[in-house]
Amino acid sequence: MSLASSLCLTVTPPAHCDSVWRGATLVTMQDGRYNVIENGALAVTEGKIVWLGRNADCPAFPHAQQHVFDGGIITPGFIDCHTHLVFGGNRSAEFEQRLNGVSYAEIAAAGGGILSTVNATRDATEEELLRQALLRLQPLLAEGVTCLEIKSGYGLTLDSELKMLRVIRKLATLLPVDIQSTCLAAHALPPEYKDRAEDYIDFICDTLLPIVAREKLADAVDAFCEHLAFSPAQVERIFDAAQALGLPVKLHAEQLSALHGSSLAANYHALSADHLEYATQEDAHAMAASGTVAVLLPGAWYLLREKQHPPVNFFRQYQVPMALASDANPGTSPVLSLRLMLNMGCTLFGLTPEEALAGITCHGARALGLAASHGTLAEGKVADFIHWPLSRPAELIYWLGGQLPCTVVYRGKIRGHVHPCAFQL
Ligand code: DI6
Ligand code: FE
Repeated sequence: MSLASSLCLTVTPPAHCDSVWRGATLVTMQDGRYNVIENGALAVTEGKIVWLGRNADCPAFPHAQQHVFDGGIITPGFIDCHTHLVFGGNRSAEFEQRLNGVSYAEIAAAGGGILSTVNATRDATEEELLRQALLRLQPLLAEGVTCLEIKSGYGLTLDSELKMLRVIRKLATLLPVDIQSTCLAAHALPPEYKDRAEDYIDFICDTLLPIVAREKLADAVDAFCEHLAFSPAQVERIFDAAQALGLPVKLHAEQLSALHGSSLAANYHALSADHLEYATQEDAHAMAASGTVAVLLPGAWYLLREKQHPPVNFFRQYQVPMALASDANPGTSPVLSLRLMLNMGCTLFGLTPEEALAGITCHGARALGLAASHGTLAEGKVADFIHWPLSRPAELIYWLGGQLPCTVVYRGKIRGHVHPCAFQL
């Protein structure tokens, strides 16, 4: 039975609600499909959807605030489930150097690359990190992001990792957006621990993570499993420590080589495994069995001029939910548009527009452990949604560049323009 007909048959509208939204087509994204309700209506109470269905079946709700659109579509709010938005400085100079013929190795030897961001992040105050992150968040929010994840991982010392995590928590108090915080201390080996990777893992497991858990600074723990970062055995140690502290895990896996980090992540029932260009059929099978979401990051793939595509067909075959995210970071993915990722997910990775939209709505929510409350238009879920003056959802993915006009509703209220200068930090 389709969602629309089941709703019409079984859901009795409540007697009252705070606001009602009519006049647009609802693209509910239930079960990862468009699941369209034409001429829909949606009722909201205390920031949650309390009823949705055909406008013809919707009560008058005379005491509710009435919002009537002149056509268009309503999608769930966008979810960016993988970002590194908090960092000091940026690497546009390196980008320019590389295009002028300087090699990545030469840049790294001169102190550039990820370590230059680590140094800039260590040197920055919390206020500076907040201000820079606010500037980068603004374009994401303007195109309809209502929930996102931000990782630490450019501090790599106790103080600077905690500083990053506090900034992430503070951003969530300043902005009308949900922010999930992830501890990614195992992002790179800090220079102080050169040739002593096991000691750094000890520090993460024995010192950092217990404090992060006690101060509730993170909702999950991530690591970068790669030859140039951390081995599967080291990741296992971090995952054991995280799970002992009750923190869910996720993993940067199979970005540049096949270490089967994604199968390892599946063994730990990870929320997600991310990148996955070199994932195999066996990895996809393991992820399906554990319910681990495949997070695809076409921005990094594009900027690194990668050739190897993530195994989308295996993910389809085994019904591994696929999310899409910006991976916004200063090195490999200086991406500030999730709509651009929709298009790249389709043109570069071969997703269908419906899969791409599911990737930044319902499957993005699942990748953050928020499937029960976020990611679709459904009764009981948060009233986070976007109205677009478009006739078909594929149009969101088809236009490249520019910012489509939209009305963003967060917790049942229209969210105005979020200007970074408005904040007294
Ligand atoms: N994968 C990447 O491509 C980036 N981090 C990661 O885990 C690189 C981040 C950077 O260069 O700053
Ligand atoms: Fe990343």
